[in-house]
Amino acid sequence: MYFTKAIVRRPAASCGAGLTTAQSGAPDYNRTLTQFHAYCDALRTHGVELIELPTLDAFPDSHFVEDVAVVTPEFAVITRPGAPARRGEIDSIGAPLAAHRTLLPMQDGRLDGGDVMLVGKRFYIGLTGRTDATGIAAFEKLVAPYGYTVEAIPVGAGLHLKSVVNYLGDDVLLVTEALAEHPAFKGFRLMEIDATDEYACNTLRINDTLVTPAGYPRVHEKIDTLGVPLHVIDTSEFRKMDGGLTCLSLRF
Ligand code: CIR
Repeated sequence: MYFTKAIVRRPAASCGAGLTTAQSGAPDYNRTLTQFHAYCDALRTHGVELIELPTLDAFPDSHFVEDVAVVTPEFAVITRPGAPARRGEIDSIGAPLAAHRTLLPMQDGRLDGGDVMLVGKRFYIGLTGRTDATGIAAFEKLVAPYGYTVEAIPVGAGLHLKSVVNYLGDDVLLVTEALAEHPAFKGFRLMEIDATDEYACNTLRINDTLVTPAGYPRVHEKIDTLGVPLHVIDTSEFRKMDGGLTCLSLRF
């Protein structure tokens, strides 16, 4: 899909109070903002016009906008985030999206956008600590009338499905060992990465470029063989809060 727009939200000063399993210390706020601006610049450079939403101090994870909605060419599903502390973030995503898409609010279950990978008209949705079977069924009911299909993928380790598999375009999936054998991914060209490089699995295809986290030379070397230019950016402060590249924007 060619993206022309993306919604981002400026990180709040409270961002260090968000949810995390990383145990790598608190993020530095100034560095968080610097990295956020570099991310925004990367998206703009590759042809995306940004809609920047203001900070939400009461929601320290709210700059991870990917989790609160799933946008397709026809509609935007407003999710029911799996972490209770993040549920209230949905109240401020409907209005900016309503200007661009028909809104389909989920009514049941739990689902994070980070668990949703779209390839063509097929959604692969991670069954994780954040997304349950009820949420996937509720999501499927909303998207089926538009001709989309849904496949649930149980994810053993990792926060979200897109922590361990991402679609890079041209039938290529970047995937960790744990999911490489999954039958759902049989028809793809798989690019497998080591468990130690798992964080870099969250590489983001933006139009004709792959935006990928700094510090993973083995992954860079591998994806460089695709012949798609790489744009490497530092995400150290987001990583401290279990965040990566896809989670920082809603692209459409
Ligand atoms: C959380 O635990 O919800 C946030 N600290 C990180 C969310 C990252 N979201 C994503 O990768 N889609």
